[in-house]
Amino acid sequence: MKLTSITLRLVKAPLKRPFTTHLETVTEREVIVVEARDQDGGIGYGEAVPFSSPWYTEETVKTCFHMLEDFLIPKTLAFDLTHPNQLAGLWSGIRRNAMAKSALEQAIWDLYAKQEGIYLGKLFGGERTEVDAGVVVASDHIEDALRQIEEGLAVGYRRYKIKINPANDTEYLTQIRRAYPDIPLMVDANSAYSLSDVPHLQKLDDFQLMMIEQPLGHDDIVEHAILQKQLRTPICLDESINSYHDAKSALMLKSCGVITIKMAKVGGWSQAVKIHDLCVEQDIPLWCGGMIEFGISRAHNLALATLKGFTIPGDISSSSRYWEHDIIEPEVIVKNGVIKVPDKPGIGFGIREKRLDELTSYRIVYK
Ligand code: OSB
Ligand code: MG
Repeated sequence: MKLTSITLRLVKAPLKRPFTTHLETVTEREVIVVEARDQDGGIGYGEAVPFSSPWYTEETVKTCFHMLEDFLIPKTLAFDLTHPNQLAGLWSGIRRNAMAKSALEQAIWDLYAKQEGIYLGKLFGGERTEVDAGVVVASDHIEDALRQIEEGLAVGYRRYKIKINPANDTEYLTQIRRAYPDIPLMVDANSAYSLSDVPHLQKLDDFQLMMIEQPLGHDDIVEHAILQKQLRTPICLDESINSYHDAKSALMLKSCGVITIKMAKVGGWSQAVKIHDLCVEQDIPLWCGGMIEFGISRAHNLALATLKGFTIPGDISSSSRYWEHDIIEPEVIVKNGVIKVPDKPGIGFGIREKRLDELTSYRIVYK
């Protein structure tokens, strides 16, 4: 394959509803869209999904831009690339900065799959033709949270994830279970607890939760193993899993019963698939995480979720949950709780050029 240019765009839009966790409230989302072009006019798309400040990962929109512009893009354009599976090795001297790597890797895999005329999910062995959709409720008002669950049920979402913290957890869960005793329910704590909260966390065992996502430190693997021994509910690790090595460590120590893979956070397709294969081998159920993203990242996630290890509905919701108008065509649509998987080449979705231009505040081309 021959890359002729790489374009970066800063893309920004307000969210339809605020996204609130105990760490941050997000009302507006900025990402970097990456376009990789070849000599035949083909274009592959990737999306870097850090936040504007480092509240969830250490990367930000600015650090990603810097890594792409000053290191990843020059290294890639100077290399005679024949296959995207060379990228991880090519970039191995650039430590971490997974979200920057993921976006550029996505764009080049999309371009490659389009050249080969194959849907990205299929390229990696994915066989699912529809993917179960899950929804995330991130609200600091219980009435609003209940309303969002109601809305989700109307669309048939197959799993409900509630953001919790020590101040709201039992009140939220009591009210939710009173209204909806049987829905598939889980919680995400985004590291709001510590090991001294074990007795408190044990109370959550009574709410028939599918799992508790990331109760302890964002960088912890050992304490989660200690906690898991004292809980009936499986722990799911999110923040702690930033690489294949992290996943291997968590499984060795039995720190969790479930893993969520966010392609962006582990550095792209190659790492995500490696973690997937490890979890399949060890019988650890997976689901695909989300980043309140635009359609390009959503489309990559959907393709990833077609792989057989993704047996639990993940955080892939409809475009319309967060956006007035998404940048892809068609948008991601949830109907009867599922998303139909496209079979067109690459990410399988087109780009709404006009909408993308409207949301682009800065654009630069590298050759
Ligand atoms: O912790 O899973 C998380 C979104 C941004 C940052 C962190 C997280 C999330 C989500 C996914 O919960 C929400 C979504 O994309 O629908
Ligand atoms: Mg999470």
